[in-house]
Amino acid sequence: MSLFINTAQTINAARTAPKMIRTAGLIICVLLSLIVTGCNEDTPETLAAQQAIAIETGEECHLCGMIITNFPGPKGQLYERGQEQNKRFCSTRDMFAYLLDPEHQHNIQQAFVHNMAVSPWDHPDEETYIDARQAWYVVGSSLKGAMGPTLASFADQPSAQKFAELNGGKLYQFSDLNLELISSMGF
Ligand code: ZN
Ligand code: CU1
Repeated sequence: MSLFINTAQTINAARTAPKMIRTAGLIICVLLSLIVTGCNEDTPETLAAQQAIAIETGEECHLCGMIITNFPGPKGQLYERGQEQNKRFCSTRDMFAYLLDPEHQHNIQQAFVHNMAVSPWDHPDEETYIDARQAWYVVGSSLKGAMGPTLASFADQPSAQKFAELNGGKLYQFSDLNLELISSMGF
């Protein structure tokens, strides 16, 4: 008999223990998410800092005011310290003209460009943004962006190389780019 009770108690304990663990886990989750939310009162800023945001129809280039989605070629966006939203640009060219300006350069925390290896030139896909700092660029190709000659952006070197073989131009990495190069591109 006592053996039976013991067994029953053990079974009962075994049943309630996982439930307790689950409940405790749930409480911890709720507490943690409260803490995390508490830290992130500047949520739009934090979100923008971590990811590219799709550019919507009708949005204007931060530098030149042109309607971004009306033009072909890769676009860019930047997250600048203290801002609520990513700054959006009609072209990689305008993005770099802004980014490489010594007045802005130190404030820029994230930069994104379209990966043209997987995006059609005329209407780049808003799902294909990549980290601009890791990207490869082709300058001097025959394909035009919103402002004329532009920087074709790619996630990897072979794609950039292939593009340059087809359309002309020279390969650059992020650290090779400077204002002089951007302003020498012509219109
Ligand atoms: Zn522009
Ligand atoms: Cu423009």
